[in-house]
Amino acid sequence: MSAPLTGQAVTARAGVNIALVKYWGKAPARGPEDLNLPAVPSLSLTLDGLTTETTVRFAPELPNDRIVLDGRELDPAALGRARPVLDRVRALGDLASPFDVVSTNHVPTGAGLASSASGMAALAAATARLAGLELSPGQLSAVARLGSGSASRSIFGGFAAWEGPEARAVAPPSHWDVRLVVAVVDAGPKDTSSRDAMGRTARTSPYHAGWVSQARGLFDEGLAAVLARDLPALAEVMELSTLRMHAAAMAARPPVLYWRSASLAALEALRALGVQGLVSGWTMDAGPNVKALVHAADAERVRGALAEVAGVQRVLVCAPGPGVSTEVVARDAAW
Ligand code: 2P0
Repeated sequence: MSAPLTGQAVTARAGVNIALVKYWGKAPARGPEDLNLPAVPSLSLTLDGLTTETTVRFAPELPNDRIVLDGRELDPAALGRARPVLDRVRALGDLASPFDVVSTNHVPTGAGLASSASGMAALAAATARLAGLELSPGQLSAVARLGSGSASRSIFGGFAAWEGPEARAVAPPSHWDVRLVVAVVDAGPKDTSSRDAMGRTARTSPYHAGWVSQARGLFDEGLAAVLARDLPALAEVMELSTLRMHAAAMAARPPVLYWRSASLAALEALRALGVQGLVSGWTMDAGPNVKALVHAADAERVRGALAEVAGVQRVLVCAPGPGVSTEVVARDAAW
């Protein structure tokens, strides 16, 4: 551990990640350090160009932590989600000062991509460096997880796996020349948050136990497919993981149904390309958008096909991206 950077600020950048094998459900928590422990292992790809940039400084003059996100100060409820990250960094650094945080999401407006993973990863990295903590990537991942489970994976570039307190790197961005093509069906706020939906699924869905019991097998298959760069095998695993996750959620009470007719239409377009021999694996998260993993050489063709689907508002093409990074900046850099 080195000295806290009291006279400076730190800026961190972290990318959005998309799960190829899904996290959905939490393990029981016995204490504050158990927050957002996963019930199932997951596997992800961190994306290039879709990032959160977060700058933080100590603010002993403030009565409490302050986070300004995209120009607006977070209300107490939203701040409460980040508090476990901030409190953990303070505890590790034996510090008391509030943090003053300015954060910007560089995700195209209306992309419909969740930024809590990149946001909590950037917050953990920026505050930990400011506090003088010298954490390994795994330790940093465990701190980011306290804010949002999926944030544990955004510490790492390329492909990451998460199956316990912290995530780990599986393969760097250069491992595989693939693209994630995102068909945006609806960019608005979701009806039910991921956190609420996965909690309700665990409490009320008769299929939750089945979801948990099959997860390890799919994860192992997905990991092997990524390491072997086997897109047909990974595609099968991605689709099964998505359908099983959504099946469990749809069977909750009240049901959680994120699909729209345009989601199905996008899948039909991918299927038509598949008949022509184009390999793609698709996935969907806690929303109606469809994301297709394809070889880089096929990305433009897939983009074109998805853009023509009725109800698809826009299409993004994303390459594998780097893990979180930090730099020390002037104390007034973001203020
Ligand atoms: C994932 N999702 O693996 C899954 C698939 C959405 C669908 O992780 O409660 O914001 O903060 O741990 O990480 C989104 O949920 O939930 C998510 P919390 P999180 O990417």
